[in-house]
Amino acid sequence: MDYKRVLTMQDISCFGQCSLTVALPIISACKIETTILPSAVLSTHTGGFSGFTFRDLTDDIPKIIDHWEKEEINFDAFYTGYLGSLTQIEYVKDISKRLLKKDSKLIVDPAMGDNGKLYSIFDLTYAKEMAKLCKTADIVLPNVTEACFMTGVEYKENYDEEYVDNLLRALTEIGCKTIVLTGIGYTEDTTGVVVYENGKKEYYKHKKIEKGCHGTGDVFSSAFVGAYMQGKTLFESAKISANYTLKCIENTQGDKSHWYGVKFETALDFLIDSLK
Ligand code: PXL
Repeated sequence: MDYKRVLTMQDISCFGQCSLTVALPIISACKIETTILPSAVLSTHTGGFSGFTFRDLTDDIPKIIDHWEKEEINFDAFYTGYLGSLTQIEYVKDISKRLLKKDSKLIVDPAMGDNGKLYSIFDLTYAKEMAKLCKTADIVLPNVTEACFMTGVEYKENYDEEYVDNLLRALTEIGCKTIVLTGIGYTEDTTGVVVYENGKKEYYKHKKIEKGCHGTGDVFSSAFVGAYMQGKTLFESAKISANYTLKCIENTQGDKSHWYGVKFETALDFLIDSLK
């Protein structure tokens, strides 16, 4: 197997099992060299904790990019998640130009909201800038909330296939190319992922366990990047990462004290087996 190197840029939530603290172990478990670029350091994530610290690392990023460029460090893919500021969206574009190898992929998880709402530090301006970034990406990984904020389509909790087709159309109209739309379910006890590329739509459906577990978007996206960089097809990668995410939720449910994330470590062997 070809040895690949991925750069991932997102925050470090020191406690809470999301963003870089799940991306690094999951992508590494997929046998991909993983370089991290922290967008911010928080004491915890923002979903359910109050009084968290937030150190914005925007000012450090240009210096890090300059150094990597000087050292001729470059990447086969660049995967972005939760970013700390509008300026960082611009830096993502700069990094894509300066540090990616030929034919490498920019994979953007807009990571800015869920359940119809933006996460606390983001606003509509951020959503619009994120939409522009998604236009430059090879693959985007939004959930329904993020897709709605980027396109202006009204958010709905319950919907049919026509609504999803309309959302895909709206995403392509703002310039998205390959779309992996997560958390799509047409019945109460199912959810899944829609993969859209070159006018072709595929759907992977699986059982839904609990409503909105924190950090599962990051777990899904990280496993997707790992599987995809291992050479799996787009649809296989979506399926493998959806099954892994489901397993992580199953391994966490029932433990009320673990409300802040999923026990993704306990299913890494399952992920590794599904990549064989
Ligand atoms: O999982 C997305 C995420 C990432 N990083 C931070 C967050 C969240 C979601 O709330 O707060 C800091």
